[in-house]
Amino acid sequence: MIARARTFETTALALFFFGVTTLTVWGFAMPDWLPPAASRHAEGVDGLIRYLLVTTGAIFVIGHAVLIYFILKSGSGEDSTTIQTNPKTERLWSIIPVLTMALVSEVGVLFLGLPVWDEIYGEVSEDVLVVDVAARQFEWIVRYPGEDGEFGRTDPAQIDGQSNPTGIDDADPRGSDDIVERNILRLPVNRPTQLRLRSHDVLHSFSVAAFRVKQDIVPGMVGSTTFVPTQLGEFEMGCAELCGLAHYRMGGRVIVMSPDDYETWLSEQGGDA
Ligand SMILES: [Cu+2]
Repeated sequence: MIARARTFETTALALFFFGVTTLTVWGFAMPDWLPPAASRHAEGVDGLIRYLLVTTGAIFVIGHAVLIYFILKSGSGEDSTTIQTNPKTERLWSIIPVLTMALVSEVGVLFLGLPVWDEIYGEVSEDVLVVDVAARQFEWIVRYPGEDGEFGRTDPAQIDGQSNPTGIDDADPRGSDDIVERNILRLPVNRPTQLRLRSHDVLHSFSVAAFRVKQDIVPGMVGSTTFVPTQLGEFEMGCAELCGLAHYRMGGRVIVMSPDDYETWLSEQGGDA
């Protein structure tokens, strides 16, 4: 009786497991479960996500199938106290999964991930556009070097929420033409872009899902992230680090424009690329 009850439970569990797995695979097979890939390294990041889903998913399914097989087998009435263990077999079947997982996680991820990592944190090209992005509770202050192509010095004592949110030092002439915007980041398409990331208060994280960019910002440090926007349009930018009560509304837009439109906008602000 006990054996039959156990077989029923195991079969129900197995059906439930395969049902959930089928739904999961179906969900991931949907063509648009990820946001549009709008930067040059986005395809590489997606490739890594797919690789990890397929490899760990296969290991998950095989592992559970083996588990279910052994539960059903041991439920055939055999007295579990008489089952003999074999240390040699146990050792072998401990080492094989460890090596397989090491191969998947270390070798595979490094092989696929290093070129992507290099695109984000490697050498930047000569024509890179540098934009200064400061995070503060609960907004993004975006600053472009003006006509002189240089950022002015900043001074925390001169930060004023309304007139000077990023604290441009008025003693530094290089800062007089800097262009400051809130919660809007305008970028020319296909131009390598490096963001200089700073925080005025607590930990934040700059995130644009369409660019596959997510970079923590640590107060007291200047961080950076590099990417090449490849699609025209508007994309959502947000803060991916719980940074206070109004964290949920710390968002903005990235507007990717044609180089001509970008130049026009810049000259309207009195700047020059
Ligand atoms: Cu934040």
